[in-house]
Amino acid sequence: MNDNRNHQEGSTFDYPLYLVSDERSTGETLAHIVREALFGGVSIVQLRHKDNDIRAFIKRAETVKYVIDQFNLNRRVDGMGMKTHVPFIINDRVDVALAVEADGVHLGQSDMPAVLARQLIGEKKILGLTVETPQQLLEAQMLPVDYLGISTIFNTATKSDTKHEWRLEGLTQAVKSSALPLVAIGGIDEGNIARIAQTKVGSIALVSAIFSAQDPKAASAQLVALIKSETQ
Ligand code: TZP
Ligand code: MG
Repeated sequence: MNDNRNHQEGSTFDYPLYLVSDERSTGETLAHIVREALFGGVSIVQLRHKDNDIRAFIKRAETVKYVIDQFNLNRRVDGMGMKTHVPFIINDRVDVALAVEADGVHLGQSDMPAVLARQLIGEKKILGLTVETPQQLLEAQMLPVDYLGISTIFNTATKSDTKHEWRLEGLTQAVKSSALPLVAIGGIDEGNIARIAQTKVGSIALVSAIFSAQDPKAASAQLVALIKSETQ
């Protein structure tokens, strides 16, 4: 059986700006930044948690879920008159995603294998997987995932345990060779996002360009505009 979901009808991944949370951000600050970023136009949100305190992870997940649910209740209407839904993704942990009824899970190479995660979360939820090398990108093509995260595009202070810097050339090759939708992550900000968008990668993920911004709503809106200017 061909498990590659991109071969299935309607399995597109149309989320141009992907907000990934800063692991240092908690409580009201986390809620505030996610809310502002949603109003600024981010299309999907992933929650990351730094330690094995699963209760704290669940608490943070419930906080973010509440903010996103409130936003989605008053969903924006896009240019085509369609209502948009911002999905909520949990990093690493299938159990936490199921516990808080998130929209999906993002796995790393040492998390649960994608095939098992898909069995647990079902067909409808979003499943993402990070690939850190061209070899992993190739091997992941037949997995039952909705997208692959290409990490890391540029070395970044936000995450130090990265293996390979894809840079623009590597990302361009990856976009050409992958049948699955790709999400570019690592060292992307308002200064280079236009060049990332020019590679035609479907989605761009970032942490500090929004979490460290003075005005996360304005920063998000600017990043969305920069992507749009290259893709329309
Ligand atoms: N995975 C690969 S790089 C990264 C993650 C979560 C961090 C990206 O952070 P920033 O601040 O957008 O460079
Ligand atoms: Mg991980």
